[in-house]
Amino acid sequence: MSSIQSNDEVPVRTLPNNERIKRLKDYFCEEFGCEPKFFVRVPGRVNLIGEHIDYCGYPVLPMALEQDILIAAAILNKPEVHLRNINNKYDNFKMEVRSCEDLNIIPDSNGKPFWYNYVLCGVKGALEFLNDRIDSGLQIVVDGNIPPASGLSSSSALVSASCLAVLYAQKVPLSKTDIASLCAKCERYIGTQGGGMDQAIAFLAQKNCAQYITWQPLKATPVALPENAAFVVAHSISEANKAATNDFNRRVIECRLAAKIIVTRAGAATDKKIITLSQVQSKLDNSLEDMVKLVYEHLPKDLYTKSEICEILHVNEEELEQLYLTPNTSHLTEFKLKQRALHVYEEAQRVEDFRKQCSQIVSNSNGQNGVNGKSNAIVCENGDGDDIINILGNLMYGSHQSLNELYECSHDNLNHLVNLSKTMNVNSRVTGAGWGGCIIALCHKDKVNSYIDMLIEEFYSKYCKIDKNKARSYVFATTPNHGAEIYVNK
Ligand code: ADP
Ligand code: NG1
Ligand code: MG
Repeated sequence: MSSIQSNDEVPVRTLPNNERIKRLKDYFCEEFGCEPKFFVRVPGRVNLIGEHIDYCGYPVLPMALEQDILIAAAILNKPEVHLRNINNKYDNFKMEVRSCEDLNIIPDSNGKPFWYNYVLCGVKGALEFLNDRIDSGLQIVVDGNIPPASGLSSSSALVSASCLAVLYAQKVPLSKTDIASLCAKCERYIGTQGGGMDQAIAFLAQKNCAQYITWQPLKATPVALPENAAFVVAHSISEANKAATNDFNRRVIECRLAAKIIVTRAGAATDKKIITLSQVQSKLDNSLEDMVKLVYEHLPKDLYTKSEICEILHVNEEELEQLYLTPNTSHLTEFKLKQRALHVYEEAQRVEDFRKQCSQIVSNSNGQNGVNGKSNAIVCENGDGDDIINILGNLMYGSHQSLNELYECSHDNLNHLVNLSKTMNVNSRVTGAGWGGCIIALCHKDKVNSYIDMLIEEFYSKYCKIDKNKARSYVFATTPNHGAEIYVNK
């Protein structure tokens, strides 16, 4: 890193003096017989709205969590990574890392990634960026407290922290947007074709505001949130590792195929590069509402077979696989295109509506928090904050219904949590990729405690038969945290 830091770079701060750092330092010393040289902290995130649309080119609206991946690192004088994890369910690992090409990321015999594969994705990304010009390595201890495989982006925090550690050790200055894009790219080595939301918010997050993230070029615009609103994350007690199945990639390729067919049938297929639903919208110069109509017109069927799609796109099966499918989706024979495309265009509209509502939040100037250093205390031009909470909540509930019905990425437990929330007039939705994981609920600050108590009683205790004291660790209120940082002994 350069000695003069710009605001665009990941901040390098003095090592905080707290119990967690001390424990991690002690663990590092015990394992490696030396002190760590620096630490890297990358937060998890919760997405407020805009699910499964980042990889279609549409804006999303996440915020960073307090929970994070914290790693301690020391430089080795040979190109190797030596890994330890504070949590002993994750095995030790060691590997030579000479070149990006030789660094193969191989899952277990059931296709599930090993935990260290996420670290290797970050290392591989850094090697690629450095053109393999690396002659040192790293000793790393990982300490994470983001619930894994739960839609709160533990994977991206781990990939990003690892990539950042290698680049920092190599003294490479990189802007936050550049490293976020690099990490989005290198996490794909795990096998999932994600869009980049998780890595973007991990680096670009700011305290006290959510971010409206747009692509090409990557940009994050702060969004003020109602001050009388609280966001509550509740775990469904069901996990889903996205790289262990093809559920995630299936949705990605269904969106690609839908995009290609709409643009072809709309008579504008000359552009070979078009592969996302947002590119189709730009090409046709339509509103999102018009795109919804086009989906019904050009994708009327509930199910499309591989051969039908080949016929529409004038390609043979081999070309279809090569051009649009991924290794873990090439064998699929039936695809739901209408449902996926409808979700994407309607969800993109909900994001715009959500943001528009938040833009009515007028900052007052008592200087505590919020956008541009001002408070995000809500004073609405068109009424009080409760109106906005209701409108935002309804958008979130609409998002959940669409993810459940059109995108089919919810889970019975998630639906149960969402329905229980409704009994207290609290709106919520699955957050992250889904198939398990968490809901994010928007509730009035005054009823946060009674809402959490209700979930503990009705969901965790009665439905999941979990001890009430333990249940408290599965549900928490959260406020927007800041993004990744590096700590050194200054
Ligand atoms: P998420 O929604 O949390 O990003 P993913 O399925 O994408 O879920 O990734 C979860 C995987 O990330 C876990 O199965 C594990 O391999 C890895 N992981 C997450 N947190 C940790 C951690 N603290 N230590 C080691 N590996 C972790
Ligand atoms: P999670 O649930 O954290 O694995 C995934 C993707 C995001 C986004 C969401 C769905 C990765 C690394 N993350 O997040 O890009 O598509 O699902 O909105 O692939
Ligand atoms: Mg993930």
